Amino acid sequence: MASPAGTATSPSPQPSPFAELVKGPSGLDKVVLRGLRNCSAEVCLYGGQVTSWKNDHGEELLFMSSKAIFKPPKAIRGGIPICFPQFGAHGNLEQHGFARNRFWTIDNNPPPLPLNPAIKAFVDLILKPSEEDLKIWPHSFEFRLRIALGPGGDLSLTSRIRNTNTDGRPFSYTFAYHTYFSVSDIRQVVGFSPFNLFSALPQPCEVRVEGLETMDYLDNLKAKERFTEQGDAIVFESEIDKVYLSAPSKIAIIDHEKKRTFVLTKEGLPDAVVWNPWDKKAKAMQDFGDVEYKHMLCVKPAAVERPITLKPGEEWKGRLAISAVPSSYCSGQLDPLKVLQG
Ligand code: TA6
Repeated sequence: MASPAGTATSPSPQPSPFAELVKGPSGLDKVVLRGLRNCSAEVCLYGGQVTSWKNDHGEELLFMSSKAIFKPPKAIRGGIPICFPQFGAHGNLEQHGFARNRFWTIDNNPPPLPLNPAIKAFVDLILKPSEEDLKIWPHSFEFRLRIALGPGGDLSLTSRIRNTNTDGRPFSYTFAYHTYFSVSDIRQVVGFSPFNLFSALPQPCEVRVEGLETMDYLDNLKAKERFTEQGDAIVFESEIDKVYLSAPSKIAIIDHEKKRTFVLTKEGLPDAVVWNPWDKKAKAMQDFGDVEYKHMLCVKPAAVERPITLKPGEEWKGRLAISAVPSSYCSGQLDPLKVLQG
């Protein structure tokens, strides 16, 4: 089904009940995707960036800084920024490339991309380099991005990047879906469960990541030195900035307080970056609240260790699907409430 909304520059067709192009409070165009019940997602054409994803209770699942700047050329601090054609800061490109700092348009006639017929709420975007972009990254490309909201409220992003160079030159790039998840409190909480009065053992932490145990990673806080992660789920007590290499296709973020688990499924994206700035870095960022680090966690499916190389005419596809499921498990430990009710 072609994208139901119009391009940012052309009059939009009749809005569909599932996808509508509107003007956001910041004055930026955005597409609102409406799923069943109160599920929704919003995609800002500036940056091609998902800026909101809500569950069927209308709860916001992604983190957006209260100090985010919705004004080009600054990248919006939250949601799912697209990092292309580079992840990180090297060479003459700005950090994380320029795709998140450009205006995307709606692609009303994308090349066919199989879609579950149950999915009605989706939009196809496209980005091509401007003359200015070609001066800083001299490669022609077509970057097509489909954002879809499934009937169960799951969110998926599918990127298709094609080398359209006419001079026969290949190009290489790194990539990440810089996903900001909203969490109750990132800090490891060690307490004693009122449900288990006889236990002197510390109870499960508030937020943990499962699926990256024992994986090798590059630590951005230690000159990108390579280490191996320990064997337990990851918990958080200080700044973290790690690129996990050849990570599994499924990663879980368990928020014990909210009884919610985010399940990430990635394709074409071998690595996963985990980032929380913690207190010092939070204070140093003008578009991030001093204590907002407590309520966010970035887990970014990515291709970082080995850049992707495309010959002219070749196309790469990278997909991220995220679901938010009620969870009463934390590393296999049953939720005390459930046990008590059992
Ligand atoms: O996780 C990698 C990283 O580069 C961090 O070092 C931090 O800078 C984060 O991404 C956010 O980058 P940004 O350019 O969006 O401020």
